[in-house]
Amino acid sequence: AETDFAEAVVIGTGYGAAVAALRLGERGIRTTMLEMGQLWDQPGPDGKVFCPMLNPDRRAMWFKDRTEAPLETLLGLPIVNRPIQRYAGVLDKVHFSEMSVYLGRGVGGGSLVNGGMAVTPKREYFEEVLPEVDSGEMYDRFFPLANKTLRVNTIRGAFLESTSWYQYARTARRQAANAGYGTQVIPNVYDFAHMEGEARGTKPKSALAGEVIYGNNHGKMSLDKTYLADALNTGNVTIKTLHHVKRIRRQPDGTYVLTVEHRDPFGKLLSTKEIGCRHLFLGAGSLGTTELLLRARENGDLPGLSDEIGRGWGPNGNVMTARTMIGGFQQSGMPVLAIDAWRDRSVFAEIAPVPAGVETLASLYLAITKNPERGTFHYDRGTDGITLDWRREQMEPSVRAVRGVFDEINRTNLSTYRADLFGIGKVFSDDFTYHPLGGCLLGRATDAYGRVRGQKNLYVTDGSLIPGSIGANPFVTITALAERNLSRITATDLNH
Ligand code: FAE
Repeated sequence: AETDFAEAVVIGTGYGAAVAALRLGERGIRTTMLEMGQLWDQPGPDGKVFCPMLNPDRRAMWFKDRTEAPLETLLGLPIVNRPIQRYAGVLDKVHFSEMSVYLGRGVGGGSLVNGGMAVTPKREYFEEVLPEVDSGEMYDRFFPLANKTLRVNTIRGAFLESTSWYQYARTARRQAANAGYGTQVIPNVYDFAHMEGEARGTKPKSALAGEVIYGNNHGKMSLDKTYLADALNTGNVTIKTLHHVKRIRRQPDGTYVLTVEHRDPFGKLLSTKEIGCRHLFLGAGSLGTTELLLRARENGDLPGLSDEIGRGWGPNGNVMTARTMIGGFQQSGMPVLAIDAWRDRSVFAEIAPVPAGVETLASLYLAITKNPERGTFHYDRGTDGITLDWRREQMEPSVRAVRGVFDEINRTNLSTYRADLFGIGKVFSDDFTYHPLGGCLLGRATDAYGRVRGQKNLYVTDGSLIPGSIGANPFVTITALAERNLSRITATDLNH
């Protein structure tokens, strides 16, 4: 069969990938994006693109027999999850031996399923984590550019302070203040003008219908509506969906050839293709990019790859916990407040909803903590996949820090931990993350701009560049760092 050839290929369609495609397309470079998931723009039999949160179907998850929502039980009963048909749904949960990772699958990657919280990290922590990056340039130019292009906006104060939909957040804020902790308003890519329309009854409900982890049918400015729409508008970018890249080889002439499986949404193999390119951008996320490079290194497809690939992974210190509180039966799916205990306790805890449509007497938190522990990915020849060397105990510094903050909040408010949400008797979730970071670290596995060491015209552009921790929700950082790297790469490597 003929090999298709593109000047540039971008693997994945998440944040880093979307930045690469837009900036390449703007430069007039013909670019093909390869995405293993689906394009989410067609309504299903119920007239909606995404399935409902409380009544999920096959659209919810990536080839699972049962949904795997982060809250396993409610009031101790396993009623949250249910059997579904195996299908190319939007949310994946990848299981390693002692850590699981939630991921988005589809055009837009994590932007399809995430909480939309758009946080620029604290500058001093950014400088600590990525000392080789010029922070002046990041905070003056690339963070503002990322926020603008992502269409980040902030809830109107009067709406936050009055609507029943954020009673849970206001109560949690007051109870945190009772224990001496301050909170911050968190910007989001969900369109708050749309949300106010939902509350008034003039716009179709999405955030106010509890939608988030299985996709938002309205309101959310996911990447398909921002960066990827802009990229397609250049006329130079095409996206191929349900195209899963399996192998990357370098040819003697220095170009790359990808082996790609094209499947239908039920997993049936339609064809195996070879796609060639001169410039290859890896935007398959921390797990996807690291897996592709480890496989290539161990099979000799890309001679000269460094030993650094696979190292420096971390879960951004993610720990969830919940405590007793009257939150109200109406809870917006989009979080807008976070407890900021970073300076004293290295904990930044977003106040998350429990959008169950009933009073659950639970206040839920996703804490981001500073955890120095790191894991390593290895290639496993038997499964042709990767394993993650990460032990449960490595979460202990994070759990200890979160316990410090929430013991105090419970003590001052006479509340207690909820032990019925993460499996019976479990008060802290220490075994899954939403924020996988690292595996191909900037300045180690790559140079200071994401060029893979030992290769020419091969770039990493996603969350695998960031060394395991960023102290805030990561997508704004991933986007801004990709903008910085692409600005250099398009000016120097592609200037012909
Ligand atoms: P990502 O967005 O994961 O995109 C990678 C893409 O590559 C995906 O579309 C994959 O399907 C595709 N792919 C992977 N392997 C292959 C392959 N071999 N061939 C073809 N395609 C492939 O990467 N972050 C925040 O900042 N704020 C939040 O509120 C927030 N909430 C979250 C909630 C949930 C439930 C989840 C899962 C994540 C959340 N995150 C949040 C994390 C955020 O979505 C994540 O850091 C970024 O999506 C990572 O961006 P990347 O570009 O690294």
